[in-house]
Amino acid sequence: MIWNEPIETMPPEDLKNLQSERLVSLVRYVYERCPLYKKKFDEIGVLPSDIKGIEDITQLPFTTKMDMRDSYPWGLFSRPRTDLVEIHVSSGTTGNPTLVGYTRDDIRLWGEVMARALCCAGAERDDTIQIAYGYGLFTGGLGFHYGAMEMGLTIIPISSGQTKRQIKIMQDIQPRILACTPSYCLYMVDAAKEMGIDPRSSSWQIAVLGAEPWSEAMCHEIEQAWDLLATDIYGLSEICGPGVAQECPYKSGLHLCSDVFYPEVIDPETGRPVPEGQDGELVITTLTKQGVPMIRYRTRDIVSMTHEPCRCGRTSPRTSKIKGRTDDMIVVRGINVFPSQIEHVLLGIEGTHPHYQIVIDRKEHKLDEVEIVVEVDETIFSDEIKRMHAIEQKIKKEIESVLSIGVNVRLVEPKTIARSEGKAQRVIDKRQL
Ligand code: DLL
Repeated sequence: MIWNEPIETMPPEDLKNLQSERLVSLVRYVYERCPLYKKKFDEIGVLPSDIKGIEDITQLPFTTKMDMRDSYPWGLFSRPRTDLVEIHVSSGTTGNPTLVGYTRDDIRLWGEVMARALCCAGAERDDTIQIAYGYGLFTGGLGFHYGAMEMGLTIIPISSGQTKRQIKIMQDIQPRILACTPSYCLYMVDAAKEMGIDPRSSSWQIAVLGAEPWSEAMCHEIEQAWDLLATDIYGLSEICGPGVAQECPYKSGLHLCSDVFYPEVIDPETGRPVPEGQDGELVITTLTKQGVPMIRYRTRDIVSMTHEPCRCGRTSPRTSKIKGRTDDMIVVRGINVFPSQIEHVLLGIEGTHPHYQIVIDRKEHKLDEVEIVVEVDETIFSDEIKRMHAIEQKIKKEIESVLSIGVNVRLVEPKTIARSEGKAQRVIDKRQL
């Protein structure tokens, strides 16, 4: 089922006209209402009247996380506080957190895009959904909640955590849809087994997983373990939360709601667009948001994009899975390393699991050292040293050939690495940089 058929299957020419109309009024709106945008436009000499259609978007300045942090808390808002009905805050790792606010219409829009996403994943109106994303300042729980309400699903707002209770509720109420982070979804496999339950007998048939990077191999592992269809959902607080893009069952990319979130893919170094199909940084303009509209927001997420038609009938552009971030790229001895590259290798090796951590340290001889800590099956772990050593060497060799740097590999017992009920922590950087 397609939630908003006229929009989601709109011919490309009509879509372009709609985007153009929306951009023209957006630019006037922020210029008049948000002093920070006015300043940024004035600095590069762009007037709202210069923007006549969507192709003029490249004349506009980028907005960055820095802009948000520097103008914290209210600097990027285009509406007074009294017009807001909800705010969310993302903690971030450095400096000020980022604050976003929604008007009543913004919440409606969020519900609309999330309803599109849930349908796109395969939800039907009479379904029940277990929402195991955190409710609160994180946008996961409430975003799914608004979309499921809009669709008329039956909601189990259990939030994250209390893993045994998650499994019990699933067994008692038999929801068909599960929403949580991919790492938590995998974590729950062990919990089910510990409770003597065969995960493949679960009622969940569709999982809507996101909020953190996960590879296709990890997706396969989740699908096998629970015997369900695992789909990828993307979003970020600055744009609205979950609901920016969603994978359909054909799994050839994530459908982006480009009538409201206009995407560009740029070279992060030069800021220029990259040709379709090439990797670059995803930049999004929110065409209809009121509270905190974003002009050319640099997400720092690396994707490629395609406008090729999809078998599901939606005409929206699709992004690849998120391939990494321009900023969680780790630079080790001058080489760029993405955690996803390591995950990919690990998942290709039998007996290892996507529970891993990358520990980087710089000891006295001042060279960065990388240790990959990987959980392996119980059988392998309790096996003879020789076999463990062989697996360690195999992982080491494969990672080294992908990254072109030396790494150490340490195999650990199942459940050694701390689990998260939300986003998993993959990188531990002990260097004092
Ligand atoms: O994570 C919103 C969300 C909630 C998305 C639930 C999907 C499901 P933030 O906390 O602001 O918002 O984090 C946004 O998380 O820029 C990406 O780097 C990463 N991210 C989100 N979804 C995916 C995904 C929510 N499907 C940041 N794959 C984004 C990879 C993702 N990374």
